[in-house]
Amino acid sequence: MLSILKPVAAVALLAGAAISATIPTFTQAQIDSGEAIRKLGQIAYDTAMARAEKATTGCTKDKVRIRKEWRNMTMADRKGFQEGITCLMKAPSRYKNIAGARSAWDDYGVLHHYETPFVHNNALFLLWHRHYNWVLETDLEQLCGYKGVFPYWEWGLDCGNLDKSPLWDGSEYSLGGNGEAVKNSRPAIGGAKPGSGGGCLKSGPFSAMKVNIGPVTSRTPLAFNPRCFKRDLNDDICRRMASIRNTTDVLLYTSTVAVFQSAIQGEGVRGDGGKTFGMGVHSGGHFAISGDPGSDFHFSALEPGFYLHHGNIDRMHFIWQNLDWEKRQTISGTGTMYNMPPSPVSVLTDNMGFEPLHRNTTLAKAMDTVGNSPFCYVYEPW
Ligand SMILES: *[C@@H]1O[C@H](CO)[C@@H](O)[C@H](O)[C@H]1NC(C)=O
Ligand SMILES: *[C@@H]1O[C@H](CO)[C@@H](O)[C@H](O)[C@H]1NC(C)=O
Ligand SMILES: *[C@@H]1O[C@H](CO)[C@@H](O)[C@H](O)[C@H]1NC(C)=O
Ligand SMILES: [Cu+2]
Repeated sequence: MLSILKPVAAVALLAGAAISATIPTFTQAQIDSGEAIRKLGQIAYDTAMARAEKATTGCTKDKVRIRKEWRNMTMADRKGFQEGITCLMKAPSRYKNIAGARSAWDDYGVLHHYETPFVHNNALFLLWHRHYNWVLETDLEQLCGYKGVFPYWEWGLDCGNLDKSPLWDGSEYSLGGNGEAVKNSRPAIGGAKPGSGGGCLKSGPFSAMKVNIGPVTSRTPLAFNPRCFKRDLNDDICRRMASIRNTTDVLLYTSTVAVFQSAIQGEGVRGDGGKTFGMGVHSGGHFAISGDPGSDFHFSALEPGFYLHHGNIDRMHFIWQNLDWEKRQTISGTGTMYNMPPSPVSVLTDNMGFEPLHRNTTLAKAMDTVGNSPFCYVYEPW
């Protein structure tokens, strides 16, 4: 009896891919062209804006900030964002006793290093990184006067042409270019072709930047260890792991937050209809950039691209939540990576640590980007 029922249930799920009434079904061509994710992004945008419209205090509609894909920002904002980061690299560190932390920018590496075992592959991953991006947005405004648009990067728009991307082309309106081509630079992920860089940044923004702390493999990761900033743009990883199809599939085939967050992080979970997600778009986006600190699990937060990459992860979460808002304000898991060592199941009132950069907050307060939280933003589809 069971063996007959099971396949029937699976077929029903596939055919009715509309898990929630608001999610349309798409053809493969619509998914691959980006038409699907833009449509989903628009539904999410409208849903979130409708909530802001109803608000009478806090995040009211006139206060909502619109986050945009890098290429949809004005040239002034692209440059302003990049100069804001350069400004943080010159502002003083807020850590008192970390020898290697020489700037407010370095603080991001220190905090991410401390928190790594508690904010990945667990209940905090999505909301902690959502808040982290907001902390940067706040620092850019409060310490460096940048009040413009906060960006995200849709990886799939550039896979195959990474060094022509307006984000990575090395122009003064980019986040700098590729690293010097180094022969036999090996991708951090097995099976992929090598990247096209691997060495120090050749020119453009951040080519004079020094990476002061890390790598995590060093015996003293927080000691002062100045070295050049490297990138190794990798089109093959981008195409295989962070394409528009890969991103859209996660949105379409995951109906619980447990499956959604695992799919993004490549934890080998299966989605609706048995869908698989490979090594996940989170790794895909990170290793499309690669380099040092870009491919360092702990210190990648020192790569400016980290925040646009996590902007896209947060945008995926924003879209996914708003496709079925009433049901998608939940968390799943504990406060340790893969629950090792075992820790209590996380609850919404749990604290998330951001000291000394900004005050701590709770998971509940990070749940809605337009709700009763410090945030007040939506993501515009590209
Ligand atoms: C974003 O930029 C792309 C490419 O320049 C353009 O086709 C698209 O219409 C823009 N989208 C928005 C929402 O402005
Ligand atoms: C990611 O997308 C590409 C096409 O864009 C596809 O070849 C690949 O199989 C996808 N990966 C997964 C894990 O679905
Ligand atoms: C902030 O959170 C961290 C980690 O949860 C905790 O150790 C620290 O005590 C908290 N600090 C404050 C001021 O609440
Ligand atoms: Cu992280």
